This record gives sequence, structure tokens and C-alpha cells, in this order.
Amino acid sequence: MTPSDAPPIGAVPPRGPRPRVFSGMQPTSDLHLGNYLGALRQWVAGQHERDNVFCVVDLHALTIPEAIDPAHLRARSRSVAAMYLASGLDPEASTVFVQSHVPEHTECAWLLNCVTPLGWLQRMTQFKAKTDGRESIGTGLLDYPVLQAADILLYDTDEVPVGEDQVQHIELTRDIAVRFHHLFGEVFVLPKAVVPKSGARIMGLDEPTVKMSKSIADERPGHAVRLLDPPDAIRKAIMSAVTDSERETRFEQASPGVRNLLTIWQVLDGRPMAELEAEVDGKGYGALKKAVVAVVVDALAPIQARYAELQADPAELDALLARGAERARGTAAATLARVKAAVGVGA
Ligand code: ATP
Ligand code: LTN
Repeated sequence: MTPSDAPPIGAVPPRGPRPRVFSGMQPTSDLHLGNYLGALRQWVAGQHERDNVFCVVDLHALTIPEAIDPAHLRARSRSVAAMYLASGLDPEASTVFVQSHVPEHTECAWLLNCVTPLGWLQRMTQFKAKTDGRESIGTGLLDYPVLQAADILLYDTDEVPVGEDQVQHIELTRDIAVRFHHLFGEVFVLPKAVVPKSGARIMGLDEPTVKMSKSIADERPGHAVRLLDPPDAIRKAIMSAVTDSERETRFEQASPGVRNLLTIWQVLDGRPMAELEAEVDGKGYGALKKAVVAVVVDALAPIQARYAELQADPAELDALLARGAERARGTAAATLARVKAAVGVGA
């Protein structure tokens, strides 16, 4: 079919004055400092100037089925949602919901699958990394970015605040939308990734050449600081972070482990890097690590306290997620109707 003989379709609805933001995290395991500094912190910081939708992407978590514990997945989705709120998302300003509660995501993903060349998916860095060394690779893992594209496009999203590792997926989302437009006419808003200037790629404390990640943290206790870690565990992980045998604390000259610690400190402290460098100059890495412990413990204490309060009232959280899903569904259903009309399916 060519655009000229495509059926008439509903136009993209008028845009509100605020940019629409959409983002999500997988409930694969407990969130860590990289998730907070790379994504969650940005979500909270911009929420009152934007129109926000934040999702717990439980269907994405199924793409590595061996790592999933079905008995706990539902509870983990709830606890990741509680973590969003505990980190400062205001449910009045932000719609918070669980992906599988809004069935339009999977339906839209199918429609997008049909316009997505296989080669685009095979080229994704995350797909290559997650399949490396695996014998059996699920189709869901290959298709992961198409479901992510559906998540984003369903909400007429302008901005997607994410860590650096997700930029390629957001670019693919735009490519899929553009290809759909060529085939069937314009129905989507084209989104862009928004990546923080600092903290977009926090590295593993035990191996500063790899990204801090939930899956590695499950296997290696010293890899990450988790947002729910008590102060002792935070101290232990940071004090044993891998550095080097020098005393170099100037960011530009420092080794990867030291840069990572300086980055964490700078983002949470807010002062310019030069001021922090001067504060620990010549004092060795022990002083740097102590400063990082202090700032991380301080940043996480209020989040942990709010999380505990939310856990104490599970019915309230469930009600909030039900309201979130209902609100999300209103937008998602309208977009999906445009998509179906464009391709000529549906009643
Ligand atoms: P997994 O190991 O299960 O893939 P993950 O730790 O990579 O998990 P995701 O759920 O994939 O976490 O990511 C959620 C958000 O956190 C995304 O926006 C991602 O870019 C961001 N993020 C993840 N890890 C880091 C990190 N080390 N530094 C900065 N941002 C990160
Ligand atoms: N792939 C993302 C999680 C994710 C996402 C999204 C992020 C799924 N759908 C939509 C932003 C927008 C990750 O962080 N691993």
C-alpha cells in the first residue's frame, strides 16, 4: 500500500504546552545507584514542568525467562513502583503504572513488528550483549526494542529520560515510527532520548569498565550500591571499590574507578568537580571514598524512609497503580486506534 491510497486516519492530537515524558525500568531486581543517577533522578527533577508517564516494564523482564521468579515478579513490580514514588515522583504530577496492566502495549508492539526489519533488531548492542555466550535465545529478547517502541509511541512522547545504554533503543523507536509513517501515514510523535550530562553511565564498583547493572549485582555483592542497602552495606561496597595504586584524584587524569567515584560524588553533591578535586587533593583514595559514602548515605536515607512508609500500606499503592493504569489506558487506547485505522485493522 502507498501513502496515497492509505485509509483516512485520525491526526496526531493537538499537543499540550508541556512536553510529554515517558520512561520505564524493568523489575528484574532491586534498583541500584546507576538506575537512580542515570534515570530516576531526572524523572523527579523535571516532573513539575512536564506531563509524565512512568512505567514498570514487567513484560520486558520476561525476555530472559531463566532469570524470572514468577512467584515474586508481581511483588517486584510493585516494589519498583514504590521505589519510583519513594525517590520523589509525585502521583499527582506523574502517571505511574505497570506495563502488563495496559494491554495496548502488546497489541501495538505486534503492529510495529510488522514494519520493523529483522536486521535492525539484530544490530542492537543490548541484544548482542545479552545473547553473548547463550545457547538458547528467546524471540522476546530480539523483539525487546519493538515493545519498548510501543511503550514510547503509545503516549505521544516527546522526551525519554534514560541512561546512556538506552539511547540506541530510542533512536530505533524513531526509525520504526518514520518507517511506519512512510508506509501508512503520520500517526506518531517522534521522541528523543534525554540523557543526563553527568551520571548517564555509572560503572560497576568492582569492575569500573562495565556498566553497573542489576543482573551483575545479583551475582556479585561488591558490584553495586542498591537503593535499599543499609549504611553499612553502602560503606562496605564503596570502601572496597576498585581504584588503582596511584593517588590521582583529578577527574581528567584519573583511572576509570576513581572517575566513577568522583562522578557519583559530584552528581549527588552538586558542587563543581574542581571544588571536590581540591577537597581530596593529596589525601588519597580513602578520603575520596569516605566523601562518597557520606553523600550516598545521605541521599538514600530519605528515599529508604519513604519506601518503608509505602510498603506499610500496600492497598494504597495498589489503588494508585490501578488509577495510573486507567489514566495511561486512556491515552494508549486513543493512539492504538489511530494506528489500527492507519493499517486497516480493527472493528
Ligand atoms: P538489567 O541488568 O536487568 O538489564 P539495568 O541495571 O541495566 O538492568 P534497566 O532496567 O535496564 O537496568 O535500566 C533502567 C534505567 O536505568 C534505564 O534508563 C537505564 O539507562 C538506566 N541505567 C541502568 N544502568 C545504569 C548505569 N549503570 N548508569 C546510568 N544509568 C543506568
Ligand atoms: N529498555 C529499558 C526499559 C524500557 C524503557 C521503555 C525505557 C522499556 N520500555 C520505554 C524508556 C522508555 C531499560 O532500561 N533497559
